[in-house]
Amino acid sequence: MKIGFFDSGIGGMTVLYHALRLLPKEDYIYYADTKHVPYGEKSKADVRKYIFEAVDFLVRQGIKALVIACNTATSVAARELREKYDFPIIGIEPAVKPAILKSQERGRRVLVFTTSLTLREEKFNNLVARLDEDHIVDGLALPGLVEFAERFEFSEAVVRPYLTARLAPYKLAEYGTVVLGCTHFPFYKDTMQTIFTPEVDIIDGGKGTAENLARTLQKTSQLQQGTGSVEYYMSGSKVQDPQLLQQYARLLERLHILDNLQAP
Ligand code: DGN
Repeated sequence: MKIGFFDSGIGGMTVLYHALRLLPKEDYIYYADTKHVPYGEKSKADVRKYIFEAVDFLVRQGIKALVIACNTATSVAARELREKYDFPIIGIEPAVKPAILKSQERGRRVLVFTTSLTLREEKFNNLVARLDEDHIVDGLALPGLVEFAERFEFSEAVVRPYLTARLAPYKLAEYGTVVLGCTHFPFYKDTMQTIFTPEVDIIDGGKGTAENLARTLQKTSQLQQGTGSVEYYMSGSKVQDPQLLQQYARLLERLHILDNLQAP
């Protein structure tokens, strides 16, 4: 059986990329809810409804596990999804804990980039309240990056001015760690790294989530010898357009390049 991946759009591919590296013999089905993207600026009730529609669709295709490759969807519905289904469900949330540890060592602050809905959600606020004893965590929504990503817009000339404007109120030198708390954002690590000084760590939970998936499948003896295929769906319809499939392949290549840039 396949592993289901779900996001509002192409953001979840930043997690799929790590899963393909770690579990190349699995087969995947990736659902982008392009009809309703972006989730970040919508109401919780609407987003919850879209998530259940998408996951019900994936369940009808037959999946053995689900990766909610979307921070917003994880904070809105992970608990309820786990109550409804009995296959393993792996979510993703902003990597606040490692970021606090890294920044504290250097007497710096943490900046979490995410969506407005994640910032409003109880799950994120509880996480910060539990871990941020020194009040060093700030959150900032970057909806523009989700829009850019959905248009396959990655050029620094377009992205940099947007980021600089959003970051204008912040003293960048105060920050030691930036957390990418939205799966659309790792596509922009290169541009972000040119805005922050090189010693600022820019971290995301993609790899950790894929590792979590691998551990879970191992524990439940569900690892398989498939072909590493990925079937893509856009809100219920199978993607068959060769040009779009090629764009997706290019996205995975882009992530590979970014990953190597980051390697120590
Ligand atoms: N990629 C999603 C996340 O990680 O929160 C949401 C992006 C969006 O739909 N705004």
